Amino acid sequence: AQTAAGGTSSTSASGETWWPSKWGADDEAGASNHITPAKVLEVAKSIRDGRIYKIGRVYEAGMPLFGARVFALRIPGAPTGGPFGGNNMVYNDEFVTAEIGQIGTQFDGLGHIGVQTGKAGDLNDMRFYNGVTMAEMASAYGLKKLGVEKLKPLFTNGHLVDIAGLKGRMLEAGEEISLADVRAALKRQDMAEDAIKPGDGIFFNTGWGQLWMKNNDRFNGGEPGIGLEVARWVIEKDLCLTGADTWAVEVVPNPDKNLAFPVHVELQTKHGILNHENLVFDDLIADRKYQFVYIFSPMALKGATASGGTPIAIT
Ligand code: UVW
Repeated sequence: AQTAAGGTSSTSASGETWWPSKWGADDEAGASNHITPAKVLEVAKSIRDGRIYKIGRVYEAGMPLFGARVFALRIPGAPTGGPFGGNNMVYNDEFVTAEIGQIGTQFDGLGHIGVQTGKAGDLNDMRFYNGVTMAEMASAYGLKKLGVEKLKPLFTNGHLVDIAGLKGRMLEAGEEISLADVRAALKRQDMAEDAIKPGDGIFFNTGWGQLWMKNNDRFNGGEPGIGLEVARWVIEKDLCLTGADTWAVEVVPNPDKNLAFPVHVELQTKHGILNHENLVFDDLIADRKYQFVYIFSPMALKGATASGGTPIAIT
């Protein structure tokens, strides 16, 4: 329904009220709105030694894929074109078939996760960030609202919490990272909780990434991660994004067997907080670099639900 102000009404049939967003009733950029010129200038001051770490995976055949997702890259022809000209120039192109944003290192946009807030199957009562309905978004040619291209490029402080380091082992599938774990890991890493500021990113190392391409069935069959307790702390701290070395960042299965991906819903759908999955922190941890500048510009793929790409950490 339309309000007098032109925004959508803030209740659904189920009585849920998470919209309008604090960034405005028409906002489609969510927590990426934290990245203002003032924030960029403040964050840039924390660069110390200028080292750049790639914290994304290589996209390659054989990597674990969630559900029935697909990835295939082919070089058509050998070479694709040529030889041309008196100098016999040749070239190669690639052809990629994939859920391109939702494979490998993947950054969830705000059109990815929603909730049926009323009658099952009613697209007018299936809500995403800022109360946008599936009916408003639906199109066979990309989402009409909340496409990943609407997000602002991210340049913010990243704080890495090494829970595997704290526990001295890889965490198990279904093992929830508690807020006490986060605080103990910060203490072990000599990091103050109040140094984590609004608009920053928080990243969790669970050790689960060790299974990547070594035991894909186990990697995909569940995972350790944060639950609603840590998600509420992320919201209270008003952060821009979460990330982890796992495919969903949140604990799967959730200890509450009645819930499906509740952290995705709480952070992305209800608060516009972004999420970066299947990251790699090994080099940062080897160098004991737990604080860095996180940089990622989501692909400008109109109407897409997510983005691949290579995030970097600068220390
Ligand atoms: C789902 O798509 C359910 O999860 P993810 O964002 O982890 O890919």
